[in-house]
Amino acid sequence: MSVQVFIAPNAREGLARVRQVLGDDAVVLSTRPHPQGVELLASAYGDLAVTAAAESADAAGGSRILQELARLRGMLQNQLAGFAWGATRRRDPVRVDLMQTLFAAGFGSALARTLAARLPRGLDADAAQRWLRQVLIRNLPLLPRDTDLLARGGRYALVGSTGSGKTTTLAKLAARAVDTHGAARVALVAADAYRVGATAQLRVYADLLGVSLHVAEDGNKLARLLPLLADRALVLIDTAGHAPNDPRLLAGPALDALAVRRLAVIAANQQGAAIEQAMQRFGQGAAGCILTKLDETPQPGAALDGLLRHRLPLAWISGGQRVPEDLHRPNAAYLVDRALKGGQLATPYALEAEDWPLMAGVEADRAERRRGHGS
Ligand SMILES: Nc1nc2c(ncn2[C@@H]2O[C@H](COP(=O)(O)OP(=O)(O)O)[C@@H](O)[C@H]2O)c(=O)[nH]1
Ligand SMILES: [Mg+2]
Repeated sequence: MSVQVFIAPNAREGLARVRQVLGDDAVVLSTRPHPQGVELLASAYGDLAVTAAAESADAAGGSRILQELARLRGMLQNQLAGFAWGATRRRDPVRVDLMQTLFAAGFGSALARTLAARLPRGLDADAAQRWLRQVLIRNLPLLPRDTDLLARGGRYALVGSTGSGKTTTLAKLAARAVDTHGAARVALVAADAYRVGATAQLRVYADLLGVSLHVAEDGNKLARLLPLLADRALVLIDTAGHAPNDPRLLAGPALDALAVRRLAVIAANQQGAAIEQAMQRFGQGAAGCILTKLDETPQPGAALDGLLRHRLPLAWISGGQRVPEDLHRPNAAYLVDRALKGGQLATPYALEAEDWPLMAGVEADRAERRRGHGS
């Protein structure tokens, strides 16, 4: 079935044109305002009938027709959602603006909807943006300064996806720990025995800092090693950088059993879905999170969204490769401002005004599917 678009100064002329081109029994699927008057989506009725007749002959025909009908229904739903979006926009432009700000900055729809629902009534656009900034700053979970992990010491394993910056960050933390505790009271452990050169990378840092380096390829070896390091104020463990769903990973429970606390090292410059996966995999039960590669992250909104939803306290941020300089305690206002500014970047991924009704259509579709599952 082919659907054609008609643009006309008004609906009457549009219909006339549809009939002229597609015949008297043409089906108008939708109409909506257009800068030049009105836009109609229409299909020839015969088209549908012919398609149906031809396809009922073969066995797959039935499902093809159902697919066409589902597509038709989806199209109508999108159109309706587009109208609904337009109506909401007229009724409550400030709330819609707020959601657009969040989407543009890379925050996800779950958080955007929650925040939009909580926006106090009666604020103008500027006040709403200020409210948003304040709410994000207040809710961004930061590890409190008085729980400075390095000063208090202990055993920490850096966990995270491949290349997220675990080894580099560990070296930065170790350098700070040497300042606090002295080199003799700090030990590094390489538990990343899978990648060629992984231990060598850590050895360079250990030699530079004058701290001891130990190797423990698996949980058993780590269990035997840790008692030998009981006199160290701080033990930092570098783990293997496997993909998030690799079963060989030195898992959270194994580390918990050894009283090793976990720090999830997550690169902020990934897609939202990858950040979400890493936070689920490495963030659960972690003492805190370290966001890396912020220097290569034009839109840190997705990373902040993950921290907010998972209530994962941010311990450190990293904005470069230099050891030990590029590691800082997080500042919520700075991060939120950077995220919101990221939304103003003109990229091919930014939604244009005319994309919003489409997105509203996708949302409506999703809601419809959820309703379908529920019944
Ligand atoms: N631009 C940038 N690069 C980083 C940062 N942290 C780590 N890297 C680089 O990312 C790469 C992978 O880091 P590495 O520590 O080996 O990751 P690992 O596999 O998790 O141990 C290296 O080239 C690091 O220099 C950061 O904050 N910014
Ligand atoms: Mg590494």
